Formats: sequence, C-alpha cells, structure tokens
Amino acid sequence: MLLADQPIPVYTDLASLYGSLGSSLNHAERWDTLTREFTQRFGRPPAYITRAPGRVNLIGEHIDYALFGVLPAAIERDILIACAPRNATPGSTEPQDQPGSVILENLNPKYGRQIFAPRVVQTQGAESWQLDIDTSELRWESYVKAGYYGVLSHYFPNKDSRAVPVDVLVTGSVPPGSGVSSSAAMVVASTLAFLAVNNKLEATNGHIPLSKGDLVTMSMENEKRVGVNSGGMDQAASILSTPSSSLYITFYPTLSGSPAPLPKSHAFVIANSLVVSDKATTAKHRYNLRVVETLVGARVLAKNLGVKLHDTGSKYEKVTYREVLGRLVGEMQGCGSGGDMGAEALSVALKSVLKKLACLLPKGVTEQDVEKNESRQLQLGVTMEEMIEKSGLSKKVFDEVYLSWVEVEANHFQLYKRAKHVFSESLRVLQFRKICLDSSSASPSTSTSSELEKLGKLMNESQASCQYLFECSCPELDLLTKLCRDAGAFGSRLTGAGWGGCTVSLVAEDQVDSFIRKIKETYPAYKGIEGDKLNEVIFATRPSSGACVYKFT
Ligand code: NG1
Ligand code: MG
Repeated sequence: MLLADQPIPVYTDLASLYGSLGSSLNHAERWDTLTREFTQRFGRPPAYITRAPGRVNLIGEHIDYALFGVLPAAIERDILIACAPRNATPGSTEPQDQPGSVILENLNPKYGRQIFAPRVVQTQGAESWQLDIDTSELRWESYVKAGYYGVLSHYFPNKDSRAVPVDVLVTGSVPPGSGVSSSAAMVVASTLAFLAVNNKLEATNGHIPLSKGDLVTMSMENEKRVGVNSGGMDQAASILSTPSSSLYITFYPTLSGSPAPLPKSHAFVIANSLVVSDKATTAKHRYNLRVVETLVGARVLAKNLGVKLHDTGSKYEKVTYREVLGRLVGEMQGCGSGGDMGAEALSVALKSVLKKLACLLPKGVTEQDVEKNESRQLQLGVTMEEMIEKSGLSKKVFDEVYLSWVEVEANHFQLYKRAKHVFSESLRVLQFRKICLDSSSASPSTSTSSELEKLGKLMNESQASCQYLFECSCPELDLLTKLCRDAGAFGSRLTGAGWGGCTVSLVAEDQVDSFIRKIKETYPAYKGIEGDKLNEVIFATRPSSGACVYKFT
C-alpha cells in the first residue's frame, strides 16, 4: 500500500511503539514522565498520547510550494501530546466548562497554562469556529489551536455538534524556531490529539477513517492558520517517514511519498546557528514574499513559453512552476499535464527550462549581463509595476490573485533569481535521490566515499543557491556551514526555511564525535555552552518513523 494511503498507526502496546521508532534514544523515560505528570496535574491518566517528529530537510529547499519533490527525513526528536476528555460541570459559565474547551499545559515551565474554547461566528451567513490565533507574534499555543481548528471545521460543522472538553499536556524535544519543524510536529501532534479524544481515529466497519495522506492535507491547512503559506514538506515528513530512509515527497499531480534509502556509514549532524528565525512575524518580507515571487514568476514564464493557463472569465489560476513545466512537456509530447513524467524526463525538462528564464529579468538586462555580474551589484529584480506588466494582468486582477490573501513588502521582486534556484534545486533533489537509490541497490552494506562526496557536493551547491539566489541564508549560517565543511563534512547546508535555524551536514559515521568537538570549538556562538545544553544545539540524528498514536487501555 502506498505510504499516503496507509492508516495512522494506533498502538496499545508501548514496547511495539518504541520498536517502531527506529531510534537508539531512550524514549521510555519521556513517555513515562509525561504520563505521570498528566495524571498528577489532571487527576486521571491520559486517554491518548500522540507523537509527531520534527524533520530535517536533506535537500530541496523552498521548492515544495512550487510543487517540486523534496527529500527530508523525520528525526528522532518529537512532540508528544497527552490528552483526555474532561467532564464539564453542567450549567457552569467557567471557561473550562464550555463545549470543546481546552486546558492546555506544557511540561516546559517557560510555556504557561492556557484555557480556551472555540466560539461560533457567522461568516457570510454560515457558522464557523473561531479560536483566536494571534498571528502577530510567535506563540506556542497557536500551533495547538491550529491543529484543533482543522478538527473542528472538518468534523464539527455546526454549533449543534460539540467537541468534548479536553485536558492537554505537551512536551517537546524538537528545538523551536530552528528549521527542524517543531511547528509542523506540534500541528500534527495536536491534530491527532483532538481527532483521538473525539473518537475520530477509530475504524468503523473496517473502514479507515483517515489515511496518512488525509492527515497531511489537514495538517497543511491547519498550519496555514498561523499565517505562513507553506508547502507540505514538513507535515508530510512528520507523518509519512519510515525509519532509516529519507523520504522523497512529491506533490504533483497528488501527494505521494516513497522511501529513499540512505547510503551506509554516514551520519547527519544537525547544528543550530542559534539565530532564531521567527517565520510567522517576518513572513511579509521573507517566506510569504518568496511564495508570491515564485507564483508570479510561474505565470510570467508560462506566458512567455506559450503554456496554457486555466484562467476562466472571472477566475485566474495561481499556477506553480511544476505545473508550468508539466504542461510544457505534456503539450510538446501530446500527453496532458506531465504529472507522470519519470525522474529522467523531469531532469531533462528542468535542464532545458533553466535556459529559458531570461523573460523574468528586468527590461534591458540580459543573461550575459547576469553572467558578468560577479560582484552581484546589478539589480536583477523587477518593480511592482514591471511585475504586473509582465504578468499580463490588470493591476486589479493581479492584486486580487496574488496579493489579496497575503501581505508582502519589497521594492524589487526577484523573479529570475528565485526561479533559477527552484529549477536547479529541483534538479539536485533528483540527482541526490538517484545516488541514494543506485547505492542501495549496488552495495547494500557500505557506501563508498565517492558517493558521499557526490551527495555532499549537491548539499554545498544547494547552500550556495540558498545564499545567493533564494537569499534565505544569513551570515551565521554561511559561517557555520563553512566551518562544518572545514571540519570534514562531505557537505553542509541550511535546512528548513532558513534566515537562521539549523544546518545539516553529512559526516562519516566514525567522525561524528570529533566533528562535533571541532564545531563546538570553532563556532563562536557555542562558546560557553556545555553538557545537555550543547547536545540540544548540535546532535547527530538518524531517520525516524512518522507520527503515531498510543491509546491507553
Ligand atoms: P520550516 O523550516 O519548518 O519552517 C518551511 C516550510 C516548508 C518549506 C521550507 C523551506 C512551514 C511550516 N514549512 O519550513 O514547507 O517550504 O520552509 O524549504 O512553513
Ligand atoms: Mg516550521
């Protein structure tokens, strides 16, 4: 069965659950502490614990929302949420006695207790749920609320259908704001917890109520409520991953995940730059701006290459780069949308489109100018007016299609540089995956250092592309990845959204300890950090399994 079609694993036996994680860490202690604390705080044991891991993206950055394939892996660190339904006092007006109310606590004392309940609001004559998510600042409970939102709107369509009041206790070992997706792990674990306490995970008459793929789709929608128009990589990695493999996730024509076994005798080391990137509050000039730049670029490219857009009289398509490429090839070969293009054909198409991006440059600038632009002083971006003109849409329609749902701020929009990154990065993902697949079929027991060198080179190229073309790195990440290479990594790059957060480095397994020691000595921000604190900021990890649920019986 395809990964996305499988049911969410629900365990009733902890030994099998721990066995499924493919991890060398001692998980039992955290699970026991969480259960004990929940019982102490709420006066009864939890009914469920849900688990969702963070992820590291090995390669394929900022291309998921252009619908190109990416290669992340779930990590061993995760979010655990213990929960149980609570009996409300009838007739009480206390917040915790309202339908669907939540008492939310976190084992980390830094994150205070929250009590909230969904309200019913009327929007355009229809009832919908409101949970008051504050998107103006980064707040941990927003991600819990986001998960709950989806469960409410999918399963409790009107105010006569009530969710149960619930007690919730959260604990997490995924460092927040670091590019290893603590946010997606929180949203996925929360979505699962609210599904579980409301009995929405049990199979009825043998029917799977919700597949892993459904949960990915739901979690993606949910996380958008926090204010970032992200692609689906993190949620898919947190849900679909399998131990000891990376996960090749494709989004076009539909979501699909397949394991890409990693070569042996290496480790991935995650090192935090200690620059916290608060994606939600910086989205208008970073993440969401990149989403708009890539979407508008896709329309401009489609227009210039004669690719059909599915615009109707009043509705304009927000076409993505992957769709443009698919249609381009499909139309040439007379075979539709190009959704089923194999990796080989996709590589050829990517190489060819990389030579056709001049239409995204400002008037008067040629690709020869770009090549000569070693000092990178030349302005390659276009103004808002020029961008609208290139799109072929009226200002009114442009605003409606590309700006009405998102806030962005920029003087120049970098259509060309972003496109160059998206297509070249997508090509690197295919190359990385091919090396993994070839090496796992050729020599199952060991990988040659030449394979690891090739993978490392692709990671380094990805970092350079993130730095210069997508401009989502920062000086600390540039320095840290360089130090990692100097310390013997085959390759090193930022992972996740960037602008801070973590790096991922490919290191020979027997070098991990000395590698970590060298980085500790050389990366300035690690001075003075010792012991457990240090193990939080730099650690080796192995691919773990995706989200699951434990049911207390
Ligand atoms: P992180 O680093 O987890 O915030 C974000 C997006 C991904 C992807 C990467 C860049 C979210 C939830 N996730 O990841 O979808 O676009 O950036 O590759 O915003
Ligand atoms: Mg995130």
